[in-house]
Amino acid sequence: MSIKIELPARYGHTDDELAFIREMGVHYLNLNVMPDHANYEDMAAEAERLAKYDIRISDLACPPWQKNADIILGRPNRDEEIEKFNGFIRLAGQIGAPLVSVAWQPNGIFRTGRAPCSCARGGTTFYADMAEIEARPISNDRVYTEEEMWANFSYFLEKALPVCEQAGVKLALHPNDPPVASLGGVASLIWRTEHYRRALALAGDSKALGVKMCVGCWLEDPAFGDLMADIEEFQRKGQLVEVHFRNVSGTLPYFEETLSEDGYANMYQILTQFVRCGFDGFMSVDHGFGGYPAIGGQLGALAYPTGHLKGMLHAVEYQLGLR
Ligand SMILES: [Mn+2]
Repeated sequence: MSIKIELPARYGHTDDELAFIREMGVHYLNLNVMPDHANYEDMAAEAERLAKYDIRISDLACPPWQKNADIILGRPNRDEEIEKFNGFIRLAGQIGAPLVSVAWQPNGIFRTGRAPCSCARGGTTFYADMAEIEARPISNDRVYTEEEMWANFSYFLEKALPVCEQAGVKLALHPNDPPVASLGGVASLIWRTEHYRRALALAGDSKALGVKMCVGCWLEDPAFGDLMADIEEFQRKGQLVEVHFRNVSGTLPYFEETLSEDGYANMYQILTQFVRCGFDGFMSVDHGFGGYPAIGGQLGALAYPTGHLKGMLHAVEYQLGLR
């Protein structure tokens, strides 16, 4: 079994766009859907439409629940929100999506911005300058501690994991990005490998919590963990469910998101490790460049890096005698 290449996508791609994805030989979508379409009727119809293009939903994500501030910060209405999240997990199960994304960052990914950057040859890409990010005011009503974040995560797992088990769905947990102790006054949950181990231990015997390994986060700060050893460990333990394959120009306190071939890391070596360790889950490039409306917008911008990833994967497999 080979690694399954997936594409970041959204609900409601046109037939031309789906045909374009099929032509790329990509069969899995990490599909973002907003709550107004997160119901069985719409999603079953969407899954049926995708199937005509030989495409399946590998990871279903709903932004308001994936990074839900009420649940993460433990606000008074969190039980209602967790019930909605659980409804979304059941929906994923009903339409055959094996993963639901979650990231314990109530204010999203922190970047200084998305702008034409030199490492992208003028392409519009995300970049982070920690001096600027750390100078911002706090993002919420107050500062939230590490203890609170773990308590709230544990509370969420207790309610969500049994639903996952029943639905046959796994939670794919993405790290906090950038991987620093705190962002916007909220302590981060996952910014070192040991935090993943702690989170997985909280899940106990349940296999319904998995690692969505964002290679970009490991590269943004090498202190995150030993990437090669972590790939081996999480894969050996059956905990690695999904990968964001992304390179960056350098390490904190400043980086730009780059194409695979342009960043500081040797992405061929990293991909080789995934293949060597037997990873056969889902992998996508992470964020694309900004793209151009007349050339397919975001989907157009993802086509080249996805093709590059497929090409590199084939090369690794030939090299290892697997193809
Ligand atoms: Mn990522």
